[in-house]
Amino acid sequence: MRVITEPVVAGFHPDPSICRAGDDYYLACSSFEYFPGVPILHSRDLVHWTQIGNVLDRVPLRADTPSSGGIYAPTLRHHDGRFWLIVTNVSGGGNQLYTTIDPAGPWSGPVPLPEVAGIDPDLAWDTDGTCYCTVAGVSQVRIDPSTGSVLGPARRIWSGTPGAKAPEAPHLYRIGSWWYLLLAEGGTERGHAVSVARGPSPSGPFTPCPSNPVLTHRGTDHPIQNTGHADLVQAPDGSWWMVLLGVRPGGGTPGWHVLGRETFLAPVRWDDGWPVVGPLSSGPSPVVDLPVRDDFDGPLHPRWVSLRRPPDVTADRPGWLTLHAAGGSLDDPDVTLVARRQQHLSCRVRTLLDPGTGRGGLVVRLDEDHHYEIEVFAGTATVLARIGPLRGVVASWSVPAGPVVLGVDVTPAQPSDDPRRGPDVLEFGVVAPDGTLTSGATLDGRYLSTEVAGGFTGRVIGMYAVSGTVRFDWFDYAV
Ligand code: 6LW
Repeated sequence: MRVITEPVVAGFHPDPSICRAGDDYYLACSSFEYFPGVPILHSRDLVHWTQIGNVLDRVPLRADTPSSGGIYAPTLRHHDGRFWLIVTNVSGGGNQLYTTIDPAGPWSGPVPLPEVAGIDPDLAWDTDGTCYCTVAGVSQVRIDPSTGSVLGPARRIWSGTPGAKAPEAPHLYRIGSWWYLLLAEGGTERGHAVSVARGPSPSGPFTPCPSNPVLTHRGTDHPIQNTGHADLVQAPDGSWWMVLLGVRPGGGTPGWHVLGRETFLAPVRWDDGWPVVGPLSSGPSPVVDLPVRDDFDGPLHPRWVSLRRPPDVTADRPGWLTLHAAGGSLDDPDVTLVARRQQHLSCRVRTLLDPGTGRGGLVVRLDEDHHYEIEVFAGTATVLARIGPLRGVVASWSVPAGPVVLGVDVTPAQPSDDPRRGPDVLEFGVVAPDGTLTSGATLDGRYLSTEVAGGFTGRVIGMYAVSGTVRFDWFDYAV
């Protein structure tokens, strides 16, 4: 088995939950302040994944949802001919349940679960049809999933390894004659780990695995760190697999990860009734992500996200994406933004923008307080940087009026003896007809990393409007 350093779902796709229906696998992830929420991906081999939709694509998030608030940690299951997804909105709404026959959507719901307190809800059914909802902590309650009501008191069932912080992401499975409780612990940073316990019933009593944690990369020099928050699935051939989150820190010390928490895959074998995990695997073939170009000739692909609510877009110029400004800058939570996840450590993005009389551009965003952008307005191109409380114009120069191609090249930093070197550099500029990027500014990528910004998300790259109406003809993301 090839030991890998590549995720199976690259870029900000944390807290993966997986299920199988026949030969088809489906995967769901957290989405925080982005709309639509909870991306759904499909695969036939666990290695190549395609996004087919989003579960939360109708109801906007509350306008006051903070970055890294909002939608946390779904559990996706296939049961009784239906797909079930339970998820938490930590910024209003709490736990809620969605169902569908077709994971591409539409999803029905939400069914609120006001009496189920706690994040990272799991769903599991006993053979008699009883539905158990287990949340971080770890506590469990029986529920009626059709109404969201609880059918008894919540009970503490197992809190993971004594002394380990943040027992979370519980998933409960019946495998053979045992019930297994999989748990993340140690926090979602460098100490992250996966532990397991088993018991004779869905509510225990649970006995910890003697070789816990069954997966962790803490204290190792493995290029993938923070491994945890896992879910299990069995392939049609009987083999078992784990999906989990991990990060790829770059640069010197302490290391900065810029793509958020990504989804990785690991094989699982069973030894004496306990899971033995890893090493991380890409399966039978290497993961290849093709460059993606969007021409905006039809409906937006589900990969595109905005902030908290559907973006203010119209289709009044065929073949163009027309954005209408809302907030006055990318520091504002309601700014008009249409973005996709940065999925590669090295990438090149180009977009053709017609500013008209408006102001807009191309941004690399971690959150409202951490973003770099190039924008055009009235014949001037400007590169701006917002890092924490500081906001500044980095460069500004004249450009011809009318449509202009803006670009950003993201390049991992070269190894050097400097222990403080950042993870990557971002070069922003205007692109000439022959394709050359005339650089306006080159910026250190560390300030758009989770280690600097905090929180649970990763970088997105996208188009925005901050005054008037701004149109984009195409957006090209290449590696
Ligand atoms: C999630 C928790 C976690 O609810 O991070 O990595 C939180 N694990 O389980 C947000 O993604």
